[in-house]
Amino acid sequence: MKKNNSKVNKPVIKSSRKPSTKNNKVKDLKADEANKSSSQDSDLNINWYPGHMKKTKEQILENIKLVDVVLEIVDARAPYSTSNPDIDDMVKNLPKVVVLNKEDLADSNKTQQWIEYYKTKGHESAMINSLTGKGLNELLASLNNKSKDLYKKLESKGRRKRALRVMVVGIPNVGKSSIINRIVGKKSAQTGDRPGVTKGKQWVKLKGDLELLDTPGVLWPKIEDQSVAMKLAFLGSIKDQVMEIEEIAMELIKYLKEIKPQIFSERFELDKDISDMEAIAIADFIAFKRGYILPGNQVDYFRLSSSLLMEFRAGKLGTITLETPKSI
Ligand SMILES: Nc1nc2c(ncn2[C@@H]2O[C@H](COP(=O)(O)OP(=O)(O)OP(=O)(O)O)[C@@H](O)[C@H]2O)c(=O)[nH]1
Ligand SMILES: [Mg+2]
Repeated sequence: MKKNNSKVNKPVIKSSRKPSTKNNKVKDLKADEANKSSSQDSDLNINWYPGHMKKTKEQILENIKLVDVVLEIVDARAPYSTSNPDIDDMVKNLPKVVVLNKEDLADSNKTQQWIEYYKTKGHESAMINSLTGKGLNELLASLNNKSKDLYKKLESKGRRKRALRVMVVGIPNVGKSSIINRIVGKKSAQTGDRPGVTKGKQWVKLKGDLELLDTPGVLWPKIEDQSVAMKLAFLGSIKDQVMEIEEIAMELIKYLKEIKPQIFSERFELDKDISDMEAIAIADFIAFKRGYILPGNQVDYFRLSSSLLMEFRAGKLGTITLETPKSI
């Protein structure tokens, strides 16, 4: 289950140019190269694995000694691709609970398959919707049990009772801060619909049994599997500025065509048989239908791509899960 290969996204200037129909949608570019600006992209701030992620990783490593439990938050729509393989190396022997967040945006049958999968692997997992709190009680019950274990341990050593310390980790934009706010019951941590909202670590103390540590999202330095990188791009865990969003949107159309073809008639009112249509042709149809047209009768691919990705991320295209335990 290690993520390997070595391709990531090549940044370009945002435009309304026609996306290429070639297969190499995610261009060859090493992560460390992506941190530099080439002369061609000199006015862009390219932020694949920026310094603050390296710093966060160091902070997580420092704090791991202080915590009792790690909650790894993943996106229920792609639990494998949104799990950072570095985290297991960092966590070592600490108990870890995988939290499949945004369950409201995922296909519930597939979420169940993931929960079963973690069970068979002997990992603890929970699914939650941190906007409504669905699933939260189960998660809290599990943390409570861990608190009790901690008390027993401390008591047996003749030490004073203290709160269970929980570190919340995960890649950008999966909902770490939202979960903390939900547990705390008020807005203690800042949230936002883009990656990189939480900037530094932040302890949130609850009365009684729990102390939570929010951390900024960390990706891993090289996203090696192209399909993993693409899913992260679909879900908004990679800043849009470092991608060719037109290419990402074309890939999303291909995905949707495969896993939910009815969406094109239901949402985009395409009254054609799309089975033999190329993604770009479908994109053109949607753009014309919606009036995303520039002077000169040119399709506004940038507008189309932004809308499509935004709608997908917000769940406007329905509940869609991008991977199952069998497909990884
Ligand atoms: N639909 C839905 N949206 C959610 C859920 N949890 C979080 N969100 C949204 O996802 C976005 C990201 O949430 P954050 O809590 O800021 O994510 P984060 O992991 O702390 O992000 P960084 O600090 O940037 O790494 C926000 O727009 C949230 O409102 C959920 O369960 N369902
Ligand atoms: Mg955050």
